[in-house]
Amino acid sequence: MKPILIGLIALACSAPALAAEGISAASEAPPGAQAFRDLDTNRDGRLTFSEAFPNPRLSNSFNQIDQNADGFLTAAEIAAVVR
Ligand SMILES: [Ca+2]
Ligand SMILES: [Ca+2]
Repeated sequence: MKPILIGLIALACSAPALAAEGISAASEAPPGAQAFRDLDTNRDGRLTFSEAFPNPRLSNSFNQIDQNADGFLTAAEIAAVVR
């Protein structure tokens, strides 16, 4: 009986924290930010063509999105196209 009660209390305490985290992440993240993080496999904050390849929308227009033609897509370059 006691372990169950402790478990319920832990759940009740952690649930609001998780909800708050979800809300702040959703409101702060620009559109496509989650997809960007998923594609940025080496976490350097930019996408190479091979990283962007799984997303046809990015890979098909990689050169157009890559506005400074450095061979990488930044979140800002992608956001400019998404908007
Ligand atoms: Ca990368
Ligand atoms: Ca670029």
